[in-house]
Amino acid sequence: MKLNDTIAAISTPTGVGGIGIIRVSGPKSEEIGRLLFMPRKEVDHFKTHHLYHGEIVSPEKDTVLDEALITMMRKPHSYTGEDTLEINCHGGQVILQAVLSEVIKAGARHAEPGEFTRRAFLNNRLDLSQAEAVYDMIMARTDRGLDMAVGQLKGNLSKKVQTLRSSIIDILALLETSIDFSEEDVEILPTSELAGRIQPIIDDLRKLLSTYHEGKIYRDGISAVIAGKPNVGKSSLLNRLLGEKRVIVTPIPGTTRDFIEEVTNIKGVPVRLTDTAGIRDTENIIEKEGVELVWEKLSSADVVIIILDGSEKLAGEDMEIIKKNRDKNHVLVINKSDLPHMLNVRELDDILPGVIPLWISAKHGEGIPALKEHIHSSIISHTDDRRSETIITNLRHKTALEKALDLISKTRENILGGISYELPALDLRESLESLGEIVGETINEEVLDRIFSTFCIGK
Ligand SMILES: Nc1nc2c(ncn2[C@@H]2O[C@H](COP(=O)(O)OP(=O)(O)OP(=O)(O)O)[C@@H](O)[C@H]2O)c(=O)[nH]1
Ligand SMILES: [Mg+2]
Repeated sequence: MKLNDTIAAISTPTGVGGIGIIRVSGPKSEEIGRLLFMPRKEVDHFKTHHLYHGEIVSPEKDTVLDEALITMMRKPHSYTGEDTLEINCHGGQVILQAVLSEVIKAGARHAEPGEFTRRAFLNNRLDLSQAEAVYDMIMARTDRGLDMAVGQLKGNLSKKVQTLRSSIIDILALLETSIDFSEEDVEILPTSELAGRIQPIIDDLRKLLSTYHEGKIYRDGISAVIAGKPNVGKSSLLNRLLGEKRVIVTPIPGTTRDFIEEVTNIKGVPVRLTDTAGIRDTENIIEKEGVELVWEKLSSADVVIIILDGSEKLAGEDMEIIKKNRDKNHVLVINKSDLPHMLNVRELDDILPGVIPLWISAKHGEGIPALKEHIHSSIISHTDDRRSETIITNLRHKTALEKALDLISKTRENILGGISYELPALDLRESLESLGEIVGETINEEVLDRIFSTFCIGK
């Protein structure tokens, strides 16, 4: 990857908008600005971080492409750490493409996906976990997901990793001093005390790793599938949870034939909700096929929302659905609580002993906040608020932390086992490298390519 050339891209999303921004980064930024921008008032020198009003023109100054505002941000005080020019044009794709093409002709090249952020990383404006947080912020689907990404961008994880690394370096120093003095029979620190000093690092790593399950859920979301016999109100429930009339609801059993999937926010968790065809024994070939697909879909759900009709007696199909899903993570609801209660809850006790079903009305909204609580607590088991803690959300970080934990646990055992310190010292060095991968201190080009290629162009 070259760092000494100038890159450019449209940084705002494709489509039409009030404004569109072209970002240019690299040594030629100012020259490009001078060539293509005609300020309203004569300007000798573009001050850094100042907004100038004028026109974007062709280099021959004979065609006006757009009226624009530009900003020069001089290195190192810019996002990338390089001289950066931002051109605020009007937000039409034709305008933006025309201006970008002049910028390219003037000496920039098209930026690759994530290249601005990659440069920010390479110029030490961000470490790697912070660069990854930029991506997570853009992709966040709930406020909670955004909170976590902002925390990571602010350096929560980086600080934690650096603290762990410095504790490991302290231990490593002790081991190495002991190795140096081993001939002289001087014991720097008793092994039990050394092991004791390693234990808090192990505890910290374990604690950090234990946040991954939750972090991943808030970042990537979960799938919840609504299942029940025909006409119980599955589609009505989907609509209610989404807060909009997304699916057709009718009194005719068998209304829904296909899956309908939508993402909604349940207490900060992005939940991909699936409405399904009603499950029943049928000879109708189309419906039969639909029911088969529902069983398949249910097998991969993170949560199954089993829904019964409270205005009717419990049916054979209800029993079958409960039996086939009771060992999965599920939430049981009885719908149509606004109608006379005909379902005998005691009958449920035989197949789901001790169950306290949740009565709801998908049509009128009763019990829906409680259902959201149930769905949330079925996936995030504990109630303690982790908002103030550092949470890991990224598989790459998890893998690096696990490797470090493994190596450090091994170090502790080997030290207690009386092994000479050379091997534990090697393991500790490797654990440092592993932790260094999280912040990008020890990382290869290939991994960087993989990380930044998922970014969008212009970021
Ligand atoms: N009174 C009352 N009626 C409801 C409630 N929820 C759904 N209904 C009615 O029940 C009927 C079926 O609702 P749907 O949401 O289409 O049921 P479904 O389970 O999706 O049905 P299929 O797609 O045919 O399997 C409609 O007439 C709804 O208006 C409720 O809470 N109370
Ligand atoms: Mg339906």
